[in-house]
Amino acid sequence: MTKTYKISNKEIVLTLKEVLAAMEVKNFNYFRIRAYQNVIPIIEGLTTSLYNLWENNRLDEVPGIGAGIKGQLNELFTTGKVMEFDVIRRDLPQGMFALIGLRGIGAKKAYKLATAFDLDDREHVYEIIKTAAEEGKIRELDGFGEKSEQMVLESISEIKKTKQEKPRLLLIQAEEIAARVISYLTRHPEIEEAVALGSLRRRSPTVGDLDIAIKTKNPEAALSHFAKFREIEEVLVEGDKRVSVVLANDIQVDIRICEEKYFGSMMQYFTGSKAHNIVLRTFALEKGCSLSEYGIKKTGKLNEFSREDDFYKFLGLPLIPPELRQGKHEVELAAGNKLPRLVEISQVKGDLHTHTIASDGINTLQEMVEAAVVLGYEYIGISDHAPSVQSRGYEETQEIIEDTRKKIDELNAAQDRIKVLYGYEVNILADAEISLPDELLKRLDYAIGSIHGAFNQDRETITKRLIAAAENPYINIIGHPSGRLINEREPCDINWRKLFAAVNANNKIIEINSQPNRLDLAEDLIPQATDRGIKLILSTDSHAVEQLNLLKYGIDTARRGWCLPENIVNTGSYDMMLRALETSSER
Ligand code: DGT
Ligand code: CA
Ligand code: CA
Ligand code: ZN
Repeated sequence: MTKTYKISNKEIVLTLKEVLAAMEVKNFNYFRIRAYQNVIPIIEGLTTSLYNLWENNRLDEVPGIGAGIKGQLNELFTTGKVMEFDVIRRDLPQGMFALIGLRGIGAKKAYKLATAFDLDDREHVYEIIKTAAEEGKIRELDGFGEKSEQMVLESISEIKKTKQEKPRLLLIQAEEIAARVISYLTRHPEIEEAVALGSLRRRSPTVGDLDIAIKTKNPEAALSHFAKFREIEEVLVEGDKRVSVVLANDIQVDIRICEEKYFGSMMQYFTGSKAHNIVLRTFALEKGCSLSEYGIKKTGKLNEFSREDDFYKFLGLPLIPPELRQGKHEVELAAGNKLPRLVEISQVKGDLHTHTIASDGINTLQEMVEAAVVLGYEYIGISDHAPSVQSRGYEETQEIIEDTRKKIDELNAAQDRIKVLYGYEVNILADAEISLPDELLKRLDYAIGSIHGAFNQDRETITKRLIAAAENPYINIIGHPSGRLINEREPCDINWRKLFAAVNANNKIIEINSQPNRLDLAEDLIPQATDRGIKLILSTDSHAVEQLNLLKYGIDTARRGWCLPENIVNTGSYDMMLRALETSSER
């Protein structure tokens, strides 16, 4: 295997921003600059890693990635750098690159500052500039004044507060905080409505900050009510229609206030994503419309929308589900009335990944089954971690399995409210062996193969390991395939193309694990699986009855991965599920 360089979208965006700034300083041709200006928000809005797309030869699918940038990405991933980028950035004081992105500082001002204060490298740039501002040296520079000196000072202190790489919140955590803010806000009689927008509404796996829109006839009263929210630690921005604060838990909340007649437009604008809004704006421009949070301007007249669906309707579009607002093909598809009918939670008929006290769960088999009945499921699969042949010996393990088999058969015979399936989650061990021998795997209704250790194996080894599971005749499902724990553990370094090929060849099912810190298979890989015809299964990996409700996070992930109900095996009836299990194993 030739070496490639796995460079994140975030790093690519940072590099492109630097290249763009250097081009501006060097007065490059307008069209070349425009090309970079356009591509940056597109990459920022991607939910898929460019590296992964490139590896799968799918860069063409990203609208806005032209031949030029495609070639550069190719060079980047094969050599680790882009010669042209280095040439463009050469002969400039490198400290300027640490300054771009600060509020009020564009490329040319960054260049001026870097030149004036000899910022030849990126070290200590903020300290030097801060001192210069405090000593009143910036206002003396050509093109700066007292005001911009003050702004430089403020933006440097802001960057320290907001950009110090805070981990992003899990969606479930963001929901909890948003619920507290919203319940506080709506307590006020003059606040008619308060809704969480931004990445939370788009159901992104992680959320950077909370964006909340307030509908009121009395913005002043709404603002002064919010100002008294007990969790506010610091006010960052305070205007008459917007305010940004940081809460005691270090989470930023951006509030926008508007009257009812603008509320639909505000929802559209503030839900984003930025990439979606850019694509929508371009689409609207072609129809002679310009968009803003106040409405749609056409032939000089502003059309206002209290409802978001009317906003889209004015543009000739159906309401685009927030999960699809990714700046991919959603606007184009909406225009042709070809939006996918995404999978919905009500279509899920059962859950096959659950644990009980027989392994590391906290509820009994009966309790888990009862909870599944309450959810209205047709079937529930119990998939404890399999008893270990290594520690118990073959015979004892066999006994446990025969006992459990009997217990579950009896449970099924004793009631007809729900069908119970007997499975195990088995370990795909470091040497690619499966933790339960085939003769015992055969006695189950199904098996989920998962990696639970040796996550750091090299790409080839770990890919082979997963492929071995896909080739095992008695494993049906590959569980939480990447092994990632959001904010805790990186996904394993897997060659997905090869894994998907093996999964496909063996008719295996891939899990979308709904645990909010897993969401694995991840949304960016889902279309790559479904495009190949691979079936997925939504599961909760519940270790307690309440966790059966985590399914909604898996649904979010599936929807953000453009899944239709037919991509998901457990939207099927019990009979269909049995057939899917039959197809995916030789049992
Ligand atoms: P996050 O907070 O990083 O999880 O992601 P978002 O999508 O919530 O991003 P955020 O909070 O910066 O902005 C919220 C929405 O506001 C965004 O999705 C789209 C809308 N918006 C449109 N244009 C702009 C813009 O120029 N700047 C910002 N900050 N937001 C914009
Ligand atoms: Ca946000
Ligand atoms: Ca925000
Ligand atoms: Zn597991």
